[in-house]
Amino acid sequence: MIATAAPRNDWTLEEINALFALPFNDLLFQAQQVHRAHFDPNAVQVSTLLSIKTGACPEDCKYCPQSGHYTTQLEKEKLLEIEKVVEQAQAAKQAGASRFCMGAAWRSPRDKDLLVVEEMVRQVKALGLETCMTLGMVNDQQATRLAAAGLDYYNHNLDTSPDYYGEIITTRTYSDRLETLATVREAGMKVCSGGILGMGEGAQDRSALLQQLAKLSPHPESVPINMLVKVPGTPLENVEDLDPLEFIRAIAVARIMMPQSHVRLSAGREQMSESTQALAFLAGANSIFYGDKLLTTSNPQADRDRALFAKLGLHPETRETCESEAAQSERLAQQQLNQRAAELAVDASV
Ligand code: SAM
Ligand code: DTB
Ligand code: SF4
Repeated sequence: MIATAAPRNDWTLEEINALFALPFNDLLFQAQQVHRAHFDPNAVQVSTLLSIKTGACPEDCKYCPQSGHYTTQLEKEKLLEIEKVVEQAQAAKQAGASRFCMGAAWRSPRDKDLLVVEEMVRQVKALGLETCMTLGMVNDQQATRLAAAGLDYYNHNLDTSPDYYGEIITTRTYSDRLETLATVREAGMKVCSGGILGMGEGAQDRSALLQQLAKLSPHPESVPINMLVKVPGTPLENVEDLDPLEFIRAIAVARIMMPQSHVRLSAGREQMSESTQALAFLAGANSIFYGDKLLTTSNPQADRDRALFAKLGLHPETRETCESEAAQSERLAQQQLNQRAAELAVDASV
């Protein structure tokens, strides 16, 4: 396989299953080759999350502590005031985040909420941060308004395979999700979409989730791969753990299938060993959530992440170090020239 081949949207399940079935070392080697052909292998994009509206959600996602259908220890909170959000964004910037992601426990935003979140986007962006929001389903008009306010990314996850989806959520359909993703893309925002592993799905479901994500054209710029955080009170609280090595395989396959996307080692890091996280970076993950809280559950403390980065020789990706498309094509052209020169040298020596 050529590490620099153009991104594909037509991966078959057979091809994806064959990647999953590779010997672990071969899979990680291939993923690392693809990763190095497209990214600085030691740069990790750093985002910070904030829940801007917490709990009492009408949807019944079985993994989610914020669903109003389940009784969890969660403290519900109304839409935060703009100043509070900006304060948190400032702190995130100071701590080294380049993107600020705001999440709301809504099925979809109401128009009066939209006025407030538009202003949040403007003010957070004015701090020099990239902005991301995840507000549930959005229609054309709402997406256009968010894009006009300057929202860079919209996060909306497919969560799992089309087949397993009905076991996890009944209050909205897979096609609703695909429609929101198309609407976001159409409005000109960058797409962040991924899923959750460890929800009791089978290996085929993990392949089919990645197939659906890679069918999106262009691929989502950001692909969060979450390990389920099992929250007491949710229907999935006692589901069997997924083998961490299967999780790493999924990251490696995502990296190979969506070579130009940032693959985020997303929820679940608090419960993960440093070695598993290191393997995830080796498999091609190059984005994390940074800060001691995700939306409602905990994430590693910032100083632990700083220590992990130091141990692994990783550094936060800045907008300046995030390769521009022009720089990327220049580097790839140079790589091809080097490869050709090496081939000629071998020919000449025989
Ligand atoms: N309500 C909006 C929606 O669902 O589109 C946005 C917020 S929702 C909490 C964002 C994403 O968080 C979900 O799509 C899901 O992938 C992830 N998530 C929620 N609970 C999780 C959990 N317990 N473990 C891992 N990921 C989770
Ligand atoms: C994503 O894929 N994971 C983030 C973000 N997108 C919004 C959310 C993770 C939530 C984990 C459970 C919680 O903290 O409530
Ligand atoms: Fe609501 Fe989003 Fe949680 Fe589903 S994942 S229950 S839509 S907050």
